[in-house]
Amino acid sequence: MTDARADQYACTESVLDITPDAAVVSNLGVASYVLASVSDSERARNFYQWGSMGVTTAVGLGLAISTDEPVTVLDGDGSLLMSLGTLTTVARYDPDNLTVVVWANDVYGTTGGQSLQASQTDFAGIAENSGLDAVTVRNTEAFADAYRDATESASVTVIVCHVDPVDPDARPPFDFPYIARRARDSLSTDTM
Ligand SMILES: Cc1ncc(C[n+]2csc(CCOP(=O)(O)OP(=O)(O)O)c2C)c(N)n1
Ligand SMILES: [Mg+2]
Repeated sequence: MTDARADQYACTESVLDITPDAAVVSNLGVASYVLASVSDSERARNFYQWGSMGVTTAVGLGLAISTDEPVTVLDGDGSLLMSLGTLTTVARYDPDNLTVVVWANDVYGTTGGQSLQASQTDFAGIAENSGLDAVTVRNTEAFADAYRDATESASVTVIVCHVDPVDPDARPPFDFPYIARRARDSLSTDTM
């Protein structure tokens, strides 16, 4: 198997380029730090998670059900591993406005790069066997293509993107209610 890996910064930029209006729910730690690095700091639809490990995809599902607008989850492999059952719930609801990206860096990057002990785990296979469409990508161009396809699909697609670990300096705002309120107020919630 090839060990090529995509660039998480460039892939996150692709997300914002391809879906500039999407609500982006980013996993605690590195996924949020990278999103903050490549975003306008005033981007209200960046719903950064702070501290709450293992819930990002579930939060994204809830958001997608409550709005007609596009919702993209940027999850981490260690965090998704804590809550794999969420994928079956995503498949049960299958909202047409939700896309799930998993940054597969094989480590708990945010807490210092401890090994995930899960490099053999086939996250795309798990997603498919949970009833979802899934694709694995290993470079930035393939990610952009897969992401464009996923956002045009009527079903939820899980994109497992193999990336090198990164250690950004940027941090999102640390005011949790502000982040949540700002994201919520930026979305239409007529479906609620
Ligand atoms: C329940 C819980 N356990 C542990 C932590 C500490 N913690 C914060 S981020 C993190 C690692 C997350 O790993 P992953 O999802 O792979 O994302 P990465 O940091 O690699 O981008 C850990 C262990 C936490 N915040 N909550
Ligand atoms: Mg990780």
